[in-house]
Amino acid sequence: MSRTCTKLGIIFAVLMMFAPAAPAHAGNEGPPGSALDLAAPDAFGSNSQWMVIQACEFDEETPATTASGNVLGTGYVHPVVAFSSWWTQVDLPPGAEVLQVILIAYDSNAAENVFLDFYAFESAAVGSPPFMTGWGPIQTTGQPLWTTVTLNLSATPVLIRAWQDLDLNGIPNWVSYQISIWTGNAADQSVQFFGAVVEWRRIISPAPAVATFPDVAPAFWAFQEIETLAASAITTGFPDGTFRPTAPVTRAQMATFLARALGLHWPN
Ligand SMILES: [Ca+2]
Ligand SMILES: [Ca+2]
Repeated sequence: MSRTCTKLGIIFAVLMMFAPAAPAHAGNEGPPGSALDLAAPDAFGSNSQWMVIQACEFDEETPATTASGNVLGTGYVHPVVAFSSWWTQVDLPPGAEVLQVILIAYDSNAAENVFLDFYAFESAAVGSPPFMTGWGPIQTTGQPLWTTVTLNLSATPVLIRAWQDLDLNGIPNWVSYQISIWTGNAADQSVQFFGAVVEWRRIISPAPAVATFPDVAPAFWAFQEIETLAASAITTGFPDGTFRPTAPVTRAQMATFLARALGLHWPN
């Protein structure tokens, strides 16, 4: 590196020290104009979060018979052979629930559309094939040309679980969630897709039937939250087995809760 470049680098580094910090959760904001559009706190707690999966993150599903091209400068992808399909994994934390999946697409074809399915696959037990269950499909209709179509799951949100018995054969296996997008028979740029948006949120677990603490009965208003903290080992209650839900919290207890909840650990 030349001396000039080094000096420029130092100047740039100094300038960057005073530059506004980048948003901590860029890419996690909600739709424009919504309350979440401005809110970094949506990355925490049980608020809705929005996972944007762009077209370039999808794999061609059957490369031998499928190929795609990008529409230069738009972020959209279109098939260059007929009946093309793409897929991608939806990587969400177990315990999350999916409320909707939105397809962003372009469709100027009167006969063919763009489709989207949301799938869960249970990996194969020994001697049996993988099991697939799905939600959808949804599809474009061609009007307006640049459009979004929503797979609304809010009435029965899809609970993300890593280990499940989806085919009810008594044998649970690893489960992965995927989005599949495909187009009808149009080997031109008349059907395109930009990607998908997944609305999801974290939820806390249902409370057990039997109370952990004798002084926090199932009818207590914070029963579910206290049981969740106990199941997470964030709280263990007092040595006599009680939780004392109305007792004040000391700074020492708060430090204990926070350190356990955040899993604070670093090498010695
Ligand atoms: Ca169409
Ligand atoms: Ca099974």
